[in-house]
Amino acid sequence: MTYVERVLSDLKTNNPNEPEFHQAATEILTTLAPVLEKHPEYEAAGLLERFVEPERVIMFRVAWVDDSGKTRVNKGYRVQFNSAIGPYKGGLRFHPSVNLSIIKFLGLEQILKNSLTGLPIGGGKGGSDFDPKGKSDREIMAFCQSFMTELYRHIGADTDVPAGDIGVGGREIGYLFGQYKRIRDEHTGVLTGRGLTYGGSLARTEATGYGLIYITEEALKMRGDSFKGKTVIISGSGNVAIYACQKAQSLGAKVVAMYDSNGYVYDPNGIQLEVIKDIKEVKRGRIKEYADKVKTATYKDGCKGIWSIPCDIALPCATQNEIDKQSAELLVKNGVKFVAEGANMPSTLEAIEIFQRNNVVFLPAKAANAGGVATSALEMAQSSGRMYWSFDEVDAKLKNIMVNIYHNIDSAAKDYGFDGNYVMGANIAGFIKVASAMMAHGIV
Ligand code: NDP
Ligand code: 2IT
Repeated sequence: MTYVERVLSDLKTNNPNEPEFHQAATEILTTLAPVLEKHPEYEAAGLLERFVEPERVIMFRVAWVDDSGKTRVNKGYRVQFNSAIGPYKGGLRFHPSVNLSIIKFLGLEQILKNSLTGLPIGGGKGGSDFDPKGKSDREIMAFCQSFMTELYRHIGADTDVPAGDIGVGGREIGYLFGQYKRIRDEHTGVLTGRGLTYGGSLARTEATGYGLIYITEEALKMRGDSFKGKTVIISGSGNVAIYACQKAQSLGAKVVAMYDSNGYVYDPNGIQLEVIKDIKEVKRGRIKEYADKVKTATYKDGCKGIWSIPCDIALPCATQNEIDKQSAELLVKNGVKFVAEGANMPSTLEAIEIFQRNNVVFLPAKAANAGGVATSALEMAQSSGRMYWSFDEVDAKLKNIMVNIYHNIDSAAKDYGFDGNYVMGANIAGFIKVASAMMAHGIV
C-alpha cells in the first residue's frame, strides 16, 4: 500500500458513515502522490494523517422557540480544520441535510481553497441542520441568537472567522453578529459577509459568482475564446448562481436555465435576472414563479433535467453531487466545453472523470469558487485597518486573485506533468503551501 492509500483506508475505517468526507478526501489525496514522492519528509512527519484530522470539532445543541411557542432543538457544528496558514475561515451552512460528514468535507476543501487565494486564512466550516425555509424573521433571529450563544466562545477575529454558505446570507450574518457583539462587547471582524453599515465589504455579496466568471473568462481567454455568444446553464438560484449569471450576461453570454431545489426553468430567450432576483432575493419564493411571469420560459419539476439542456458552459452553483455520471455524460454528448464549479463538490468523482476524459475544461470548486472567501479575507483586511475600499477596488483585487489562481493551478498541473488537469493543479498548488507551513510548526 502506498502512503496515500494507507491514509485513505485508515480515514474510512476511523470515520465511518461519512461518505461526503470520504469523497472529498479521495479526490484530494489521490492527486498528491507526486508531491509526496518529492518530499519523503512529509510521510516521516505524519503530515497527511495530520492534514485529514481536524484540529478541533465542536458540536452543540441549539435550542430555540418557534412562533407557536414550541421548543425546537437543532444540532450546531463548527469544524476548525487547519490553522497552519491563518485563522480558521469558512462559511456556516443552515440546511436540513447538514451533518458532520458534510461539514468535514466542506472544511477539508476549504483548507486548500483558502491556500489558493494567496491570503493568510486557514480552513474551517460550520452550520446546522436548521431549515430556514418558511421560517419567520423572528424565528431566524431566535435560532441565530441561540447558535451564537454557544459559538461565540470558539471564534474571534484572529481565531476563527465564519461567514455565509447555503441558507446563511446577509440577514443571518446580521443576527449572528448582533449576538456576538452583545455577548463579547466587541465590534470586530469576527464574521464576514457583514452588512455595509457595520463593517462589511463592498462586492462581497457578488464575489463568489463574479469570481467564478473571472476564472472561467481567463480559461476561455487562454484558448482564444470568450463568453460572448456562449450558451450557459447555471444550477441553483441563490447567492452564487445569481451573481454568476449577472457577470456572465454582462460579458455577452446567454444563460438559458437555472433551478432551485424543487425544479428548473428553461428560457431559450435568456434568463431575465431581475425576475429571478425579485422571486429569490426579495420574496424568498420558488423559481417556478418565473415561468408564470415570463411567457417564453418553461418550468419542470425536479433538478436533474437541467443537465439535458445543450450548452457550451455549465456552472453548477447549488450543492454537492448535483452532477452525477449520467448528467456528465449528457452534458458531454450535448457538446459542453467548460465546466466550472461554483458550488462545493457539485460533481461526483465519476462525473469529473468523464469531463476530463472528454477534454472538457474542468475548473474544480476549490479554485473556481475561491472568490467568495478571498473577498472575505479582503473584508478582514479592511476591518483590521478600520477603513473601506470602493467597489471597484475590491472587484479589481478579486479579479486579480482569480486570474492568479488560474495561472497557479495551470502551472502546477504542467510542472507535475498533468497539463490541463486542474484538479491535480488546484490540489497540489493549495497543498504545497499548507504542507510547508505545517512542517515549519513542528509536530502539532
Ligand atoms: P444559497 O442558499 O444562497 O443558494 C443555494 C441554492 O442552491 C438555492 O437555489 C437552493 O435552492 C439550491 N439548493 C440548495 N440545496 C439544494 C439541493 N439539495 N438540491 C437542489 N438545490 C439546492 O447558497 P449559496 O449560493 O451561497 O451557495 C451555493 C453553493 O455555493 C454551495 O455549494 C456553497 O457551499 C457554495 N459556495 C458559496 C459561497 C458563498 O460565498 N456564498 C462561496 C463558495 C462556495 P432552494 O432555494 O430551493 O433552497
Ligand atoms: O465555501 C465557501 O468558500 C464559502 N461559503 C465562503 C466562506 C467565507 O468565509 O467567505
